[in-house]
Amino acid sequence: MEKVNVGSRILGANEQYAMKNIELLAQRKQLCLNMISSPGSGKTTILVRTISDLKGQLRIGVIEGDLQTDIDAQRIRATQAPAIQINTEGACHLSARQVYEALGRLPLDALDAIVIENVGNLVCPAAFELGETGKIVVLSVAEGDDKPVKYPGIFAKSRALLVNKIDLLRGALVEFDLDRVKADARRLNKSIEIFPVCAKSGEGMQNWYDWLGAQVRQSRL
Ligand SMILES: Nc1nc2c(ncn2[C@@H]2O[C@H](COP(=O)(O)OP(=O)(O)O)[C@@H](O)[C@H]2O)c(=O)[nH]1
Ligand SMILES: [Mg+2]
Repeated sequence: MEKVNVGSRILGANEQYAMKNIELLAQRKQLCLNMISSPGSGKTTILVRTISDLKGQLRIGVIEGDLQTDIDAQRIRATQAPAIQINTEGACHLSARQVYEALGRLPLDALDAIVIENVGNLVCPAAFELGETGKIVVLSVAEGDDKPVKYPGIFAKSRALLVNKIDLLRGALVEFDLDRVKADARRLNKSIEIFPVCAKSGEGMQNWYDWLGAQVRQSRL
């Protein structure tokens, strides 16, 4: 009986669409960031605040990936920004084809940057290239400071790390050694930018906005 390597065939198809996305984004000189984290680290909260705070300066469109519901797309649309919801119906990551189709539904001419909020987990989304310009990883302090060493792949591949929910560090509500996380992330990735933030209050967010603006300008070169 002929043996079929299903894994490599799926990856092959994904890579073809990833290439299409790379070409589309390069042609348009548009920034597209693939945002990856565990569920609940604060990806959507970060995006909602970023879009609201940068209104009039930076126009962001969002591709939302979840197993079910359009709750996150609705949260984004409440800021007046365009959002396309993809339901993966059980799959643990977005595919490049899903992103290709979503890019076709976004008003790209009216956008300075696109952010893909990937399905929540630190493993599968790190392995599937979407053809994005770069990855960013979010880690909230409530998840523990051992995550870079336990899930090194995504920290090694990301351009930036947002350490969210730093408000919880006060009053020792959680045990979290920020210096350890910075050191471990930089050991895996010398050039990773690290932004400790509180998406809830806005603390630390300006550094992230400055970096995001610089990334948009770099994409336009
Ligand atoms: N204390 C605190 N809670 C936050 C912060 N950012 C997000 N949250 C909360 O974390 C939960 C999950 O946020 P959400 O944005 O849906 O996470 P996502 O699943 O990664 O998109 C929500 O209850 C948010 O209100 C923060 O900076 N501090
Ligand atoms: Mg979300």
